[in-house]
Formats: sequence, C-alpha cells, structure tokens
Amino acid sequence: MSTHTVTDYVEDVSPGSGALPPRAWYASSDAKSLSLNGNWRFRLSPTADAEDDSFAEEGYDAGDWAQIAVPGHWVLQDHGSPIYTNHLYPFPVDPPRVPTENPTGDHLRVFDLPQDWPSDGGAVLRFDGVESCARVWLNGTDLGEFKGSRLPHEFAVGHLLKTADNVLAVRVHQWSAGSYLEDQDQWWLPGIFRDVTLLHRPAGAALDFFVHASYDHRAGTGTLRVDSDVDGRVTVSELGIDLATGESVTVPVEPWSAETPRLYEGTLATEGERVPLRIGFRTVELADGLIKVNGRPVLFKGVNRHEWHPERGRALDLATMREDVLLMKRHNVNAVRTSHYPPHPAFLDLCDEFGLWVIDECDLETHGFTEQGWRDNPVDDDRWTPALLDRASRMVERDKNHPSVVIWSLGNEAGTGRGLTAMAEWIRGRDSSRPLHYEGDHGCRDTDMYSRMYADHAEVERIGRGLDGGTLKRRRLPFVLCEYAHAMGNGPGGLADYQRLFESYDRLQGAFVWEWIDHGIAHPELGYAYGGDFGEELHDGNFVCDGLLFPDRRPSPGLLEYKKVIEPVGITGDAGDGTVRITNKQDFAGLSALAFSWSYEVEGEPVESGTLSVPALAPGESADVKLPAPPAGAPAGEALWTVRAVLAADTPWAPKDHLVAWGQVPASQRCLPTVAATARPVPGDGMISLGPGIFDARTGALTAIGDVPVLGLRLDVWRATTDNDDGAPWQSDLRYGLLWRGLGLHRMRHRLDAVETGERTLTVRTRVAPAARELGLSTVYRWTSDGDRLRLTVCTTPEGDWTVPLPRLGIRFGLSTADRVRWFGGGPGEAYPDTRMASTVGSWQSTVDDLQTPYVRPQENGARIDVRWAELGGLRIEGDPAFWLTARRWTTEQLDAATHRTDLAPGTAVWVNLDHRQHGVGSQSCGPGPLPRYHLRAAPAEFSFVFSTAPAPETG
Ligand code: IPT
Repeated sequence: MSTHTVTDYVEDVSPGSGALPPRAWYASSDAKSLSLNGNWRFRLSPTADAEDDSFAEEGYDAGDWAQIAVPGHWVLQDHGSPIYTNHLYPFPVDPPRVPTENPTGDHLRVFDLPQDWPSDGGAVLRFDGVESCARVWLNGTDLGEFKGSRLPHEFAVGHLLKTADNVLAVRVHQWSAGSYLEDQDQWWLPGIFRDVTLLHRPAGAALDFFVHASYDHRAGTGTLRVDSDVDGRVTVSELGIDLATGESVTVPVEPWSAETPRLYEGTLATEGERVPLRIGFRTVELADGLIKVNGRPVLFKGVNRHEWHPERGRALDLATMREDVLLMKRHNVNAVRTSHYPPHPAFLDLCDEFGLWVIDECDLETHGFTEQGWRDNPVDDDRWTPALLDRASRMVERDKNHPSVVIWSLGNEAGTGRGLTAMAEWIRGRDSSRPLHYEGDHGCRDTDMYSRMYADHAEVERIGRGLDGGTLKRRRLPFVLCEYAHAMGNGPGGLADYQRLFESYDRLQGAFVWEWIDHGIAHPELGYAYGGDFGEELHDGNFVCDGLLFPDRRPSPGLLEYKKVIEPVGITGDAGDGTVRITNKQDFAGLSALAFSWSYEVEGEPVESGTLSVPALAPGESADVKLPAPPAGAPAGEALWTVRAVLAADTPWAPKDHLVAWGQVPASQRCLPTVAATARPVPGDGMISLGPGIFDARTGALTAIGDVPVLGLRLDVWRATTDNDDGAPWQSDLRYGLLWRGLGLHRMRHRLDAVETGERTLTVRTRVAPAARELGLSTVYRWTSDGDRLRLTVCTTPEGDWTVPLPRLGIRFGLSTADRVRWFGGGPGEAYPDTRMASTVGSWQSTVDDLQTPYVRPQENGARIDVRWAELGGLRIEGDPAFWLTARRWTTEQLDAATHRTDLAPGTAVWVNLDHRQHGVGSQSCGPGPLPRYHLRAAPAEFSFVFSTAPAPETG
C-alpha cells in the first residue's frame, strides 16, 4: 500500500467509487450482523492531506489517538466546533472546490468476528450516514470513497475479512464537493453519525426487493407482489399468502393509513436468507386534482422534522426516534416531511408502525447559490447530475418498502434545473406508485403537487379558490404548504386561521409546521447554544431554534396550540340550545377509539361530570349532541361545559384516557366585579390612604395595598420582543419589533401632570411617551375603594401620529414576595391573541417560576389569558374586563437584554403585568406577521382592576 496521499476525490463532483448499488434497507431474520458502533480511535487533522493514509494499514499503532463515539460528530465531542448557517455556505463559493482548511477525522476500529460468524458467504459493510465525504479501508485495502451524508453506502468486504484483528479505517472530510449539495439550514456537523454495520451475506441471500402492496377501496382487496433480485417465496400467514417472488395475489385486507396503520407480518425467503416484511396495503394516487389514499383525499397535519438531539446532534438513538413519533401522535400530528434528507431508516419503521404520512425528502439543498442569483447552481449543471441521480436512487431504493412513505421529495431550496428534472424522471421510472414533491419550482414542471412555503393566509385562500393563476399544469394540482407557521420562539401565531382555510377548500391538502424541534446544543455556560456561540465567523444566530419542541423535547406552547388546532374531532357549541356539535375530522377512521365525557364547571371547579354518548360518525360527519340539564344546586358563579374526547383504550402511542380533543361551551355569563366608591382619600404624612391603598402624596404612586408593598405601578406598553416581532432580515413587511424600538417604546418616560383627590377618588394624570418623539399616551389612573377593596381604572388616549400597533397595553408593578399563583381564566399554559386555541378556561395554579416558558433566546412569554381573577403575593386581583396575567422574577428590560436563559437571574421582586390587550404573535421570523385582526391598535382604552389582600395561596 502506498503512503502517498490522494485527496482529489474530495472535490470530485461524482458520487464516489467502490460502493455497491443501493438497495432496500432491512434487518435480516437469520443472517448475522455485527454492529461496529462504539468507541473508535480518532485523530483530527486540519487539512485533507495533513496525514498520509498509513493509519489504514494493519499493525498501525493508534494507541496515542483520542477516542470517539461512533455514531457521533467529532465537533460535539471536543474536537473542533459546530458551525450554524441558514443558507450561506461557510466557505467561498467556487464549486466544486473546498477550502484547504478542511477538518479531517481519521477513524480507526479493530474488530474480531464473533465466534459464530459463518465462514461461508460474503459480507457487506454498511455506513448509514457520514458527513460529508468518507474514504474507507479494510485491512489495508482501499474500498473506495463516497459522499451523500444522510444516505447509506455499502461495500463488499467478504473477501477481506479475518476472524480477528480486522482493521477498519475511515477518513472523513468535513468539506467536499458534496457539501455544495447539502446546504440545509442546520448545524454543519461532520462525522460518522449513523450506524456502521457488518452484514453477513449468505450464499443465496436476498439482495434488493420491492414490495408492491396496493389497495382497491372499491373491492376492499389488497394486491401483493414482491419483486426480488433473488428469487424466493413470499408468505403472509395471516392472509394465507404463499407465492413466488414476482407473482401477484389479490385478497381481502384491511388497508394501511396513518389513522389505521394496519401492517401484516410476512417473510421473504430466498435460498440463503429470510427477510421480515411489514406490509401495509395502500394506494396513493392523484385523482380529481387531489392526493388520494385508498380513494379518499387526505389532509396533512404535518411537521418538518430534522433529526436532532441536544447532545448528540444528528446521531439519534432509537429511543429518541421513538419519542419523536410518540410525541407527534400524542399531539395529533399525522404527517412528517423528513426535512431535508432521508432520516435514519428506523424512523420510517416507526412511522409504518404507529401511523404517520411521510414525505421522504432527498439529501439535497443548494440554497447558498441564491446569493448569486442561482448562477452555477449544481442542479442545473450536467456535471453534477450523476451525483443527484445517485442521491435520488439511494433514497428511493433504501425506503421504497415503507407504506408510510407516500410522497417522494426531490430536496429543498435548490432552485430549478435539469438535474432536478433528471431526478424526477428517474424516480418516476423506478416507482410510479408515489407522487413527487419539490417546492422550489413554482411552475410544477417536475412535480405532482403545488407546494409553497410561508405563503400568507390571503394567498393560501386564493390558492384554495383556484384564483392563484400559474401554469395550466399547476392550476390542476393539489396544494400543500410544505413549510408554514415558523415556530421560532414565542409562536407560531395564526395556526387556527390557516386550519380553517385547509378545512374549507379541497385543493388545500394541509401543511407542515416549520419545524419539529429547536436545534439548541446543550452548553455548560449558556444552557442551550445557538449560532454564534462557537465563534463562527458567519452564522444565523438563533434561527436554528425554531421548533415546536424545546431542545430537550419538552413540548412548547406552540405544539400544544397545534395539537388543539388540528384535533381529529371538532367539539363546538354555544350556550343557547344545550347541545354541542361533534365533527369527525378524520379522513379514514370512525370515532370508536374515543370516549366522550362532559363536565359542568363553576368558577373553574368541576361540579358534576358524566359520559356523553356520541353517535358513530363517519369521517367528515357531524352531529348535534344534547348536553344534560345543568346540575341542580350548582354553586353560583360563571359556569361552563367542558366536553372531552379521550382514548377509550390503550393504544401503542398513548394510554387509555389520553386527551385527544376538547371544547368548552359557556353555560352562564361572568358577573363583573363592582366596588361601591364609598371610601374617602385620607391625607397623612407624605401619603394618602384610600381604603387599603397607600399612595405617595406627591407622586400619587401606589406604595402598598394593606400590608403588601407595591413597587412602581404604572402603564406599560413594552414587551421583550419575540423572534416573530423582530422578523427576519429579508422580511419586506413591516417588522414591528424594530419599529417599536426605533420609536423608543422600550424606554417610555412617565410625566406626572396632576395628583387630584376628590370626594371619593384619587386621580393621577400622566403622559407616557418616549424621548425624541411627539407621540404619547395620555394616561389617567383613577382609584376608588369601598374600604376593603381598591379599584383602579386606567384610561389611556393616544396622542400624535401612531402608525404602529402597541406591543401590549396594561399596567405593571413589583411585589416583594410572591411564589404561588392561582387564577381563574385561561390556562394552564401561555397564550397570545393568535395562539389561544389551547388555552382552557379553568381554575389553575402554578409557581412564578413555572409560569415562564423557556424559549432558548429569552423573549416575551408566559401570559395567561382571559384571567377573571388571580391571587399572588398576598393580593387578589379581579379584572373588569378579564385580563392577561404575566409574572416573572426579572423585569421586561432584563428579559429583553438576555440572549440565553442563563442571563436571567431572579431579582428581589416579582414583576407582574396585567394587560388589557397584547399584540398578536404571528410568524414573521420567516412567514407573515399577525393578521390585522390580532393587531393591538393604538386607540383610546379603559380597563379596571380590583385589588384586595388575599390569604397567601396554599403551598405545595
Ligand atoms: C426555509 C427552509 O426550507 C428551511 O430549511 C428553513 O431554513 C426555513 O426556511 C426557516 O427556518 S427557506 C425560507 C427562508 C424561504
């Protein structure tokens, strides 16, 4: 073997050399395999050729090398650091050249064959994922090299194996020509990040096979044919099937769908091997301009899923993949787009088993070429076409036997070009049973559906009505929003408004939230790190934290909102007629898996409950169901019905009683609090008292209510801007976060104009305005009391030319001690004007700490809506009208200044905001801002709070 170093392959546009043709991924029933995951020896070099390849030779002593976990990324194991860019290539764009500084990781593993490893037959070495380019040697023999990070590559190695001391050497380059095709919005994370496996291949083993299992919904039959490179027999004992490969049979079956994921266990037996089959019978077709499965149009309630783990990056273990699937199912998600590469193959097994529609997307994105108007885009350059076809075929061949995969996607954000057309043609030729998706070509030249990302509600409605124009071909295609509702930070807002559109127009076949999980990296000082935290010279900050799950997989309020908005059963009604309308919003299943119940609640406390009998409803059907008579002798107070649909029995993805859908129907109105203004303001030593209220005589500032000190109570319009308030740099719409700050709404001054004591009132007149501007808010605080309770009415009137909405409108004050919080209103979690569907009216409690939502980049969070009354810090507060409650151990200014959660240190006071209104949240960190109806317009407003001292809520 030569010791001279050849690295030309790194910048070669061809897919590689030496690997076997792609084929279906499966785990054999009887052929042996050996996992080569585990601890490997590791050496990092700064360039592709800094070290020669002598390390691949037998007898090389790597005793002084570091150790590294495979699968894994070296930059997450203390060798170098990760880089985050959205679409900018973190190297000069000069395809296919890459920088001389090309971190290169040599990986070495010595292994013995297990005692029972058969001596006959061959063997295959399989890499399920290596970023971005690898060269492989076994026992000193160069096997070849490959690119295509999230795709499998196999090498025939049987002739090289020894019983002991096999030396497997893998050289991995961070940058390669392949990097130009892998410009997805995520961390750049080199390494052998998926499994490495040695597979015994007995003589007569199966090679590749293609399971064709269709369903005829008219006849109720499935047709099965398994095409196999190696002849054999296919058995499905449950169906009495025993036939030769290549032959087909039609039998009555239960179909597979995401709602009813019926799988039949079968076996493919060749002369040398038995392969387990999990067969789901289903037919996907484009008919009547719609994507139909088993004859029915489907509505995708989807998410975009990147593979992510806060410590292990994209090296996911099975438990994490399973957790993702369970979390999706438990939150009513029915579809996944594997953005933007084929996932670990085990994830698709889980989707088959638990039931999720999958858009399987190829490992392809060339987004950085947008910076040069897409000039030199590899997808429009014939030299790259073999690499594109290689990627398409590795995806299709690997994943073709999964019933859950219903759509192939060519890739993401790669512009347009002949290479994409070539991929589409190849895929259609190989598998005509699934429609094609690609968003980047709005003319739909190569695709079977019109797909967009981040289109606003108005445009989606136009598309739904067929008024969007476009090519003739496009006008006849169904529509999906492959990305929408950018879940960055607080949000996304407007989900319910989108869902109403999807449910109103057949052409709109649903959408996929961007995205499933925040890609925060666990960091000892920062909590979770994001772009820039590793000193990257180019980065896109926390744009990488835009998921429905926090990095530790805790559901964010956005996911809870999504769960409610996409619930499979609609439960609606109003007090009037004593009925509730139940709608089966599923596409395939009836309601038999669900149990319905009602509960009658007064002031948020359940008074009586019972089961609700709901007639069998086919998909799409509704029924008005009578509620019982309100219980006799129920206590006085605001009453409502809560109707719930829970799982009637344990399922593989959630236990019996898991809440699937719910609705609330008011039963009586709330009585607004009244306070007779009987107490008189009493002047004292530098102070004025009015009932329980103590005020500074000079400033009119409230200093205490009874024995509860109150700090700095005043009008507040500022919120720590959310990622959606700030918007993305390329957003052409108004970005209110910036406009607000530009106006100075974060540094309002409060001018005192008058403190007036009347017969039975204390009135404080002020003007609230930012420096350097003429606009402001004339604000009057009017206090009255009945001796026990203190009522504040705030009257505010905008002055000047207000062209922007307000972030919030309410009061804020500090309490010196507060911990437990009780309230009657919306809960248990946060809500904002356009993210309030999941908020349930009830009686709730929490601690101040638990009111906080841990967005990776701190920002406005934690508001509870529709609060009728709340108790905290020894005060009871009633709202007229209901208000928004926020309480935190830091000020809004501190929250605004923080860049990571670890910047937030509890102070001595708890700062409370009682808001009359909040501005909507929207999704402008990448999509549209809040719809106009959720804007908080600057307009005259009046709102009141009634304060009294309350016993400290019980602890525990
Ligand atoms: C779109 C990308 O497809 C996705 O990968 C991600 O970057 C998302 O946006 C934003 O988080 S591209 C969009 C910026 C037009």
